[in-house]
Amino acid sequence: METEITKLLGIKYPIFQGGMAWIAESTLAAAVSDAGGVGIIAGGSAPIDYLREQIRRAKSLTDKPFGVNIMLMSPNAEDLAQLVIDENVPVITTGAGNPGKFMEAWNNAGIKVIPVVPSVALAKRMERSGAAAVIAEGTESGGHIGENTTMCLVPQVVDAVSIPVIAAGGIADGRGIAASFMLGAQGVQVGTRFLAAEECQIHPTYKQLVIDAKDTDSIVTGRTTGHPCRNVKTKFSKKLASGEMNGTITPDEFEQITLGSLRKAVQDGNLEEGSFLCGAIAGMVNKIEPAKDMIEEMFAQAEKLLNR
Ligand code: TUI
Repeated sequence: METEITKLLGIKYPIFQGGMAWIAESTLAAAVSDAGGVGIIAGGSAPIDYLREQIRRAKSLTDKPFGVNIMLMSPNAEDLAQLVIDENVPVITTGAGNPGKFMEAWNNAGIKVIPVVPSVALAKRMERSGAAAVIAEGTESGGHIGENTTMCLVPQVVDAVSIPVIAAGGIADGRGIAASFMLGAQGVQVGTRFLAAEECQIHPTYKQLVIDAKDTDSIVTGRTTGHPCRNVKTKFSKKLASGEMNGTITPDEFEQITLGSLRKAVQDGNLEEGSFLCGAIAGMVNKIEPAKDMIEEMFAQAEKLLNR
């Protein structure tokens, strides 16, 4: 499965694991990298010492390349941006903003920078700033999302830039991978399926919610705040979404209620106050298994389809 992405990074399979805040840590990232993809450790809003420890732990678990995701809305983004340079991290993905101000320093450090983009305009800017590739992420994704769908966004980004494009949003099996290649992508990013990886350290309640989810079980909250987020439908997320719609929860109140809600979901499995982020493809994720088995199965299926 050689593509521009496998050649760029010296990896076996052109698959990135999503940089899921509070979720994507060294055990999962090392498992994905070891299996031949690119595991990602999420910087999220973590303190610098935590991320340093995670990076060093991943290095001790795998000799394959792995990356770090810098979430640009994090108050720590500046510190984490320097840390990845100091720790010689080979690949950076970014999310939830424009990483323009960090690009020069990262490129000077020889890091392959691969920003998540929700639009053609940002993809073009990232190419001009020296991005090695871009991840075109559709609104099917879990967590913080843009407006356009994977099916519509990926080919438009492919047409607009000369760097390789990685498709993200709604991909959880070989059909999604094959379809992404048909749209012109050179690789894929998968988040939701890896929530069910054996190596994924989320609370068992979170894993079970994803396994049990059906096609209609994701919901977008936070539209009134300007930071829409896709979650598993729970009593809590439904209450938030309806409160926003009918005006009983103001944007300020929404921010207050959801403060710390990612941690409450991931670490505590707290159904009353946790935000269980997931993509719209969660309905197709039905089994807990090692990340390696997921990756090998997905690419065996994709190759079969593409050879048809
Ligand atoms: O970043 C993500 N997904 C995330 S981040 C996150 S933590 C968070 N929690 C609550 C509110 C906000 C963040 C949970 N999930 N995916 C990548 C992604 N990036 N999706 C959309 C974007 C994006 C949006 C706007 C990237 C760039 C952008 O640029 C705007 C600009 O400044 O041009």
